[in-house]
Amino acid sequence: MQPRHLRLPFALTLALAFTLTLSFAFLASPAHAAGAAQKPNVLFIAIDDLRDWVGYIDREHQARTPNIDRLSRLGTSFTRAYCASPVCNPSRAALMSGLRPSTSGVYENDIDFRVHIPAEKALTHTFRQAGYFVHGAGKIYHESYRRPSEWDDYLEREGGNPSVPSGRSEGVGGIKFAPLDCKDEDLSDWKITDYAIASLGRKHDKPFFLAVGMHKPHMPWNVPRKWFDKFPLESIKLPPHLATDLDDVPAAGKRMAKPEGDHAEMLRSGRWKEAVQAYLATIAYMDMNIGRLLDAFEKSAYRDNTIIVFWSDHGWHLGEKSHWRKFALWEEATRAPFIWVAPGLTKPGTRCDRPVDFMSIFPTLTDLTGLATPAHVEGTSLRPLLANPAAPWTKPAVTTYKYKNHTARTADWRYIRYENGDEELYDERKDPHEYTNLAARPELAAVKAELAKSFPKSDVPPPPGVRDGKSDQEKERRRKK
Ligand SMILES: [Ca+2]
Repeated sequence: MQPRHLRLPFALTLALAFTLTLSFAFLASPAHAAGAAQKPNVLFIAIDDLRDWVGYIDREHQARTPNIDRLSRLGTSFTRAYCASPVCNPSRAALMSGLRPSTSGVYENDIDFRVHIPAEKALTHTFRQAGYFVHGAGKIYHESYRRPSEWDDYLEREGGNPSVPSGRSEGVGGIKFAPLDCKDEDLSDWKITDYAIASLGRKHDKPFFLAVGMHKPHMPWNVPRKWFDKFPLESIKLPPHLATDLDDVPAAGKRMAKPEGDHAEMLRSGRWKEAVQAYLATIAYMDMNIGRLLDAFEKSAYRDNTIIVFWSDHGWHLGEKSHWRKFALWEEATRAPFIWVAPGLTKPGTRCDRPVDFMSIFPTLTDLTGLATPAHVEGTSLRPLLANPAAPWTKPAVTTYKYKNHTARTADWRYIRYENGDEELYDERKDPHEYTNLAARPELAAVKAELAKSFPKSDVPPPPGVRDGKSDQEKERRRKK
């Protein structure tokens, strides 16, 4: 038997060794020793043309989005989130690559982003390099420019959508809407959602990045009739608008609004409320698919170790500023829903009112998953705001539409500066609908100068041949006719 005085040090040595082992394991854990298998998965949900009409955003609207609301209760929802560009292709190319339109030159829908942004710069590439299984379905990038090489797997056959029977109205000019006599299952978004549900039901050997891109509520607003019936025409209110709103908007802004186009046609038709009803119906249809996806997610093995990011590529005007669609730099065209669920970081049901833009998506995802953010990525991780939605945040949200037209948004102001030097300035505290342009007030020159500091320092010219004088709006109208 050992003398008593020798036994204690032995016990201490054991305890010390145990403590040291634990310390090393702890120190090494999150970024290194945990290995790829323990990295959180990513569920990346993209919506097409969904403006700020969702339950969690206080804006006069009649949208019903019980499932997006349910998602917002799981994490942090942003009330002031803005796209990098109010057009599908540049918005998506920017957030997927971390390169602003002013850096990549991808300003419009007819600029093939694949020519200007190599696959190695894409978010998908970063996750694949880190050992993730990167797969998806539906609309993540602009439809015309698929790049299968970016994905380990992608739903190829999502099916089409039923069309409006001949002889029935398809809407008003380029604003396409009509109820359909078909089933929910007959639309491609149903099949896209099915792809994601199947993936969430499978066992994955590697951490996954699952991208799900809904086509709705993009036009045509053709969904089963029952969704229209939920919004009786007599209950529809027009969005807040001012007939004289463009009077104090400079020429460059008026050209974007193009009141003689969609809006004049809509006023002549007398069908403005029908169009609003159809947009609401299409949002409700999309929300139903989000519900199916959430049901599968909550039943899955991945509900506690998956980061969810939910975004829409930009907003939408429905007659505000006598404008329809996106293609402009005002609140309606630039603001979109934005929700994050990050296990262990976001708190359920929290709301963040800080202005942010979607250039934050790439660096936030790499930050939260412990991957290195590639050097080319513009934008800032939202980690501080996900941890504390009231944390200090000084960066304005910045949006660009076409060459050298920029807007910066803070909680208090929106400043727009067009290529030709035209300006708009709105006091968001007093004027949330941006009715009164204050840009000419000398006492506000310092406000404009401060906001202009956040505009891109240099602007890559668009590729030759693109500036043909036709706007995306005109081209979209021509195509749909
Ligand atoms: Ca105005």
